[in-house]
Amino acid sequence: MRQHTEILDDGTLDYDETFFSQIEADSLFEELRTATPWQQERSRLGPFPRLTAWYADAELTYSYSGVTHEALPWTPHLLEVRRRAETAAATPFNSVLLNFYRDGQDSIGYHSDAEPELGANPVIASISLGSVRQFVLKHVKTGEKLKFDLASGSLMVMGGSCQHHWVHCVPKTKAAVGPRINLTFRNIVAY
Ligand SMILES: O=C(O)CCC(=O)C(=O)O
Ligand SMILES: [Mn+2]
Repeated sequence: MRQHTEILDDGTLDYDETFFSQIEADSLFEELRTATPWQQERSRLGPFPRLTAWYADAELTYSYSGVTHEALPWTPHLLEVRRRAETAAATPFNSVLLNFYRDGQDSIGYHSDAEPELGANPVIASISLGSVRQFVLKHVKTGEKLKFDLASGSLMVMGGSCQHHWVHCVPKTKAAVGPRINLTFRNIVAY
């Protein structure tokens, strides 16, 4: 069931809660959790409160938060997921950033995916697996907040000018939550 929302200043959100069946989501979560070469990256501010892995077409590099990511080659399984995300979002992707939130203390702070190499109005497709975590979007000028509980197997596509006028985060929670994996597909256009 796909839910389309128009947000302030020409952003779009398309949320499909059942993009993957629960059986598919469970097996993909387990495979990614165990087979991914998770890295503990650091910025100037210290270690990221999550583990990451970055896959991309050969020769792409991508940097954010002062970190340059070395791309891993696509696995057959991730390529298959990429194809499904491309079809759903009706746009090509050449990279995916994986985030592993080990528990409620892992998080990602407010940011936008607006790096120059993602082009003017990037479409970002985000798949969630494992424990449900809250995803919060905040309008930069008005402070308006939109909150989604991202279900396991769901797809959230951020489009339009979303990355210019809104920031997003996955806040820490004191609730007893298990691990979550997020896959964020992006298309790097200038490199
Ligand atoms: O984990 C999420 O749902 C969001 C991840 C994210 O925003 C990012 O990696 O840029
Ligand atoms: Mn992001």
